[in-house]
Amino acid sequence: MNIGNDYYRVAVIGQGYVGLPLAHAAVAAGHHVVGFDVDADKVDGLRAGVSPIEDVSHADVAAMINSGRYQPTGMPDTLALCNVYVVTVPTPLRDGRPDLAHVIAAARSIGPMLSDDDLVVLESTVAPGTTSGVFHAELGRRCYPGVAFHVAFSPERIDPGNPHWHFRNTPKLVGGAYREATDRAAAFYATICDTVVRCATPEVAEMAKLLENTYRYVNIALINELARHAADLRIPIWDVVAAAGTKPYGFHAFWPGPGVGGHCLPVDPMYLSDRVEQQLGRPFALVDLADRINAGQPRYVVERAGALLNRDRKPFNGSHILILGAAYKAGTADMREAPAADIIRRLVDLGAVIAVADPRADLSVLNTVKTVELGGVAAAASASDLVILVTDHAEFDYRAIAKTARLVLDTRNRFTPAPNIHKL
Ligand code: SAJ
Repeated sequence: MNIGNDYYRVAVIGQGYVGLPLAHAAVAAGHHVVGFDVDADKVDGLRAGVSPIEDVSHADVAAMINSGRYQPTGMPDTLALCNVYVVTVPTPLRDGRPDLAHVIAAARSIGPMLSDDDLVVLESTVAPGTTSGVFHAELGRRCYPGVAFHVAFSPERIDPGNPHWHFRNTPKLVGGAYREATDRAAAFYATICDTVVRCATPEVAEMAKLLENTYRYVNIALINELARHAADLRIPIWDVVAAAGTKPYGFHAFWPGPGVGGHCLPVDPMYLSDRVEQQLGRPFALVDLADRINAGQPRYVVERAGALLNRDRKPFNGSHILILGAAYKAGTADMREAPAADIIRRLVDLGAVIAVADPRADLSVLNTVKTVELGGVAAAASASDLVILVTDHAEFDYRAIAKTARLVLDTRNRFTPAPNIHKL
């Protein structure tokens, strides 16, 4: 049901790091937006002009509310009378398998609200075939008989904290099960994105998204394994990557690290390998191998830490180790799948006395270890047998830490080389 040619009533299901930037862009484009979320606190906060994410400010949310065209809600009935529905809910792994519970729940809420010609777009990262399969089927089960709606897939490409690429200027893929569905999705996104790229089917768009992150995951695994060999060959891997990175074509630099965290990279490739395994009965060998390598990186970091302590004739048991950074990457507070937790657990199991410093992350979840405020890091470093840099936040004073620390294991190549500084 359209309200005029250029403006839509858009329901965005999920107001997190993907849904809220989309809602913000849609309100700015003149659309009326219903921002649905099951988290009542988040909805209350949005109504009060409080943003739950860094990329959309409180002022942005207040302006959305004041425009009279943004309606945060937790009530499914409020979704009625919309004509575009965009689903931006989490698709985590549960026991290593894709968990579509939130996606199915969204379809159940949307289905009864659908009228002829409405458009439903799934943005959550899913295995190829999910949009046309279980998602479309659930919508069909829940809508009134005979309603003719359109379904498409458009992968989210939000990179939280990226200063250059944001929702509007990042090219947007859209893929519908048939031409009109693709046309309608392309027409809607053209009102809120600078570039819309049409894919022939939802499966092409679903797999393109998975390829984007599987490409990163596999290449990070390559450099993590090469880093282990380079260390034993006494070749500084960081110089190797920097040198290779001067090639202006055909090479993209990836860097070794303590492991691969976040809500995208450790998860998305598993959607691909799971679909291949389930549907074709064979493994996606490269993804499985990359997962073993990347998941083994925290153990490798602990091995390297042990070798350094051993040179000091110190066992893990009773040694004081300061961990710098618990978030999954610099500049974020997000600790999902972060390697720090695995590293800390292994060190605690070996009897080390752990302290953790992270100016951004909520360390209360690491309730078994001591936490150090930013101002106390240099002092804590001087009292430690070993400092391990896991997440290279800009807030750390690397010069001061290098001066006071006896031994540093630098997994991010952030410290200036010195006798007490050791790199992965
Ligand atoms: N990492 C490495 N070595 C690298 C790059 C990353 O060890 O060379 C580690 C990071 O420390 C982190 C993990 O991998 O623990 C993931 O890092 P990431 O830079 O891929 O950051 P993400 O997870 O925020 O990935 C997102 C993705 N965006 C979307 O899926 C929409 C990804 O596609 C982007 O390429 C990436 O941001 C980005 O470019 O920042």
